[in-house]
Amino acid sequence: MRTSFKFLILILSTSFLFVSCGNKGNNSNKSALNSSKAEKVYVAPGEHDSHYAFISGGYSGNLTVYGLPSGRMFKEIPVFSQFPTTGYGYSEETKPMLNTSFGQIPWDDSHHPDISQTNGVLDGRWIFINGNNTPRIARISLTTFETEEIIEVPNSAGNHSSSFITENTEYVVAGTRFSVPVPQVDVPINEYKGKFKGALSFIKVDKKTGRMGIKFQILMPGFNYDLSHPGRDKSHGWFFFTTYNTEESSTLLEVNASQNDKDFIAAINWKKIEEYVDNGGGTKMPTNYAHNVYDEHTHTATSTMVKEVLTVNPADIPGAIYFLPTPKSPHGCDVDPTGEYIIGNGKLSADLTIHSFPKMLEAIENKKFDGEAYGIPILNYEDILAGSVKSGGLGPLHTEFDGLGNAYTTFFISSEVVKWKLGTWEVIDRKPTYYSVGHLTIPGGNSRKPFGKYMFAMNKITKDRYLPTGPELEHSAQLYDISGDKMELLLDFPTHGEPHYAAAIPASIIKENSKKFYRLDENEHPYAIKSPGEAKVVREGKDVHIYMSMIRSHFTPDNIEGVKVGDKVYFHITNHEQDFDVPHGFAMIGANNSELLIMPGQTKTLTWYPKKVGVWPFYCTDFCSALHQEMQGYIRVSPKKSDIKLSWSLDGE
Ligand code: RUQ
Ligand code: CUA
Repeated sequence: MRTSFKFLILILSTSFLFVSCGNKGNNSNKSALNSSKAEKVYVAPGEHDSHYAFISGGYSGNLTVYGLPSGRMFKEIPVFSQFPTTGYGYSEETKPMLNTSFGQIPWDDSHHPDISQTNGVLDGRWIFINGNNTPRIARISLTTFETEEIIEVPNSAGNHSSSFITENTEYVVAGTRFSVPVPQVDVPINEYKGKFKGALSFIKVDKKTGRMGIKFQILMPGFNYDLSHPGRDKSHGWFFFTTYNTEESSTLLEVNASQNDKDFIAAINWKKIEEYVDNGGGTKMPTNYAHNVYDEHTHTATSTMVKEVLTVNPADIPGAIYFLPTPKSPHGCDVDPTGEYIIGNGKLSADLTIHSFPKMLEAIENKKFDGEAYGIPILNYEDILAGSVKSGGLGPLHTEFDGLGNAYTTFFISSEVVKWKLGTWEVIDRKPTYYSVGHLTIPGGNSRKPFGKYMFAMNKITKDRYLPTGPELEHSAQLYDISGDKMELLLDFPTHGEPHYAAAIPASIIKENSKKFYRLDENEHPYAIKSPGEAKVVREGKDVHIYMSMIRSHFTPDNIEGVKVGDKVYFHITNHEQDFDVPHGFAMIGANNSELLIMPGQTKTLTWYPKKVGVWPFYCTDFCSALHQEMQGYIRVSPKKSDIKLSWSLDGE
């Protein structure tokens, strides 16, 4: 026994040796291959990438901007989290962006960015992203790359099937992952079944300004609404949501939410519901949620509390909502570019289920139902099935499209991306990912017009792919060339936070519109000054307002006296540069917040509580010129009772 076992090991290890020798023997071949791959991702110094990728930050609460194919990170856009690098959420102007009905919240968990569309094609005007924890949707301008608006979503919890947009950006849609009592009440948790509701919110987007407003919320049965996608082209007007926990269990979901062989994809005819509410349908429910808007001209955000939301009870609008049975706790819910196929990825199955939109309409027409749930008709699985992909993979999660009739699905458990053909359902190619892939992205890959060329997979586990950095590693993304029949792995690159989904777009659609600086003559900030000569210091009781200018390489005023312990000092600072890429920073010793990074033409405000008597410096934090180190000033802080008058120096006077 023992000997034969040893013998087996010997054989295995020698054959392993042969294999590795063989690899070594092929070295010249391999490096030729590698150099051609290197060329495919090489962006020469000074040249630009061909695509932008906007990758969600997950538990960073933010959104990061990358270039493809290089995998270089260009920017982190603060969205739901305070960001000391720029002062977002610390400056007086941006604090209101993080206001909610729970008060000021400095963090969230962001998952699914989606770029605005016109006629189903990415138009590059805005990008939306969801806050998962304290339900919110943000809209980010793709001219300034700044968060312009955040709307809280009431009656929701775990805002996960969000933020996906319809093909003319009519709506950005947000669905609840956790059902909750609506409205919230104090009830025993085991009364979940039948009592808790899942709110699906349709947030209207203004065509010109992008301004959001909740148009209606559908109060669905208490399932978990996991992911969603709009119908497009022929299925435009519908929205599809995967559900799990149709068992409506409230404990040990790991077991109890996997009892039903099939959960549902909820198909929602939003056009029909829109018509219904436009004609006075729905019920107004008292609520309380924050709507925060940043104004590019005042450079200031305001937060308004909204007190009412329009709810729709599915029972009141028959014919608008149907359930499509879908095997094994589906996660991803993806619609192909033609709008014909709705793909549900049962995360506990090996196969993908593809529903047919035309068959769905036909079954609805013929009223062929297989029962109902809470009054919502359930369609017959066989009647609506377009086909299934026998993939041979395990744990399918998400699917994107290349516009050439192919689909690409990630498999978490078997760590791979599988390419398959729409219509024939045959598997064409499969490539491993390193490791445990979640989402994947193709530029335009969830629109009517995918741009193809690249696909990148966002992996959950990194392990040995990079130099170790202690117990925590950044997640790893992998870029593949998908222009040929077979996917070709080109590059690993690290991503920041936990990338869930990402949206990518050809750079040409965005880069010409990218703002270079803010015009000073358009600055409507109430504390802005238009030239350094207008600098002043004004006392209003205990509040001291400093109207300050910054320009290479000095602050005006640079020295201020007459401030006292117990005052509250506001530095209202205007950057007087009118040139691309010349921000200045501002930091005050002992300030209980971060620096401010102020863009040319912009005004921002830092609050400082002087606590100690003495002379205290401030300085510019951004190396802006040869004399950056000279960009500094002092504040003299006198005792509470002192009668030293306010005074300041104007440009060296
Ligand atoms: S999820 S790994 Cu938050 Cu989109 Cu599927
Ligand atoms: Cu301004 Cu350094």
